[in-house]
Amino acid sequence: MSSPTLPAELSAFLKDSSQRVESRIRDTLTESIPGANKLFEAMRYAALGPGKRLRPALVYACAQVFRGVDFDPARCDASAAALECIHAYSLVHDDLPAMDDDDLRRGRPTCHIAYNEATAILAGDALQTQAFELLLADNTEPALKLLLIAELSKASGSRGMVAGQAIDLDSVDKTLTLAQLEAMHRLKTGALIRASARMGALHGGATSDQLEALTLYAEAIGLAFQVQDDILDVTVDTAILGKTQGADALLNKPTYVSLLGLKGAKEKLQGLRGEALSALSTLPGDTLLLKQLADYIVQRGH
Ligand code: GRG
Repeated sequence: MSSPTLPAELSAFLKDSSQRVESRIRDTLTESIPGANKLFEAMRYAALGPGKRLRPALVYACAQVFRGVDFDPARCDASAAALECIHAYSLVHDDLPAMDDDDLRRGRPTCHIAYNEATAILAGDALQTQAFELLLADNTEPALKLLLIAELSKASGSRGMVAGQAIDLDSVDKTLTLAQLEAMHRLKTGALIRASARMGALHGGATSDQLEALTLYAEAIGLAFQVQDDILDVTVDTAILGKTQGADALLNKPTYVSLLGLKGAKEKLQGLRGEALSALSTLPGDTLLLKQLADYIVQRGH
């Protein structure tokens, strides 16, 4: 299944924000240390591989709502790069034999297959700390810098993404209620998506009400992202691979489709889209890109 054609504004915006964040990450990871060339190569492989750069796009798009199109996106580059480094680290570790044990990611060998397990563990570790170094080294005002570091550390650590991963690992062969499944996804993938929107809003100088509205928007699209992932696991595998079950189902993990059925999961997805759009309706400024991003998430293919 391929994604529908993107609106021209969103397509240009995604291209521009991807180029910005990739250039910042490349600059950060250009140098190496004698004897650590493989480590840096593995970090570049993981962080600059062919991903969608969705979290960086959210940072730029949320900042732009409040500052208008004349806002200088360079101010958000460090935050966007930091979020992408955390995301890349999480995928490298998620793919390891001790976790999901995947050989392929983004159509290429996973980091531990392309290099080796020890190098992949170190590359993930180093990408994680690189994220905070990026935020610290940037010339953002100190008060804003502290808020950004607080957002990212809380979202990525043991009260955010890592907790979600722990719950997910624990869910194999278990029956979760819908509320438990949702709580797990809000942490595992939702926390970083939420932090992306909030960090963008902070860069844009949002008021606390506006920050809250963007938080609700991000929480809805974060869950929608996961619901669509579960739907794609079933529909793509069935249509293209001739399988009837997706990755999580094959691992015997609960999914939105296993709990709600395909029709129920699709209804859930539309409900979340509605929640995201209604949160945006309270904001001033131009929210077209954020509406288009919500639709992109709801309609995307793998
Ligand atoms: C190992 C601490 C630790 C955490 C891992 C995010 C995560 C937590 C695991 C990802 C598991 C997974 C594949 C979930 C499905 C949805 C998802 C997050 C896909 C990957 O994100 P995309 O689609 O990736 O934004 P790209 O490749 O576009 O960057």
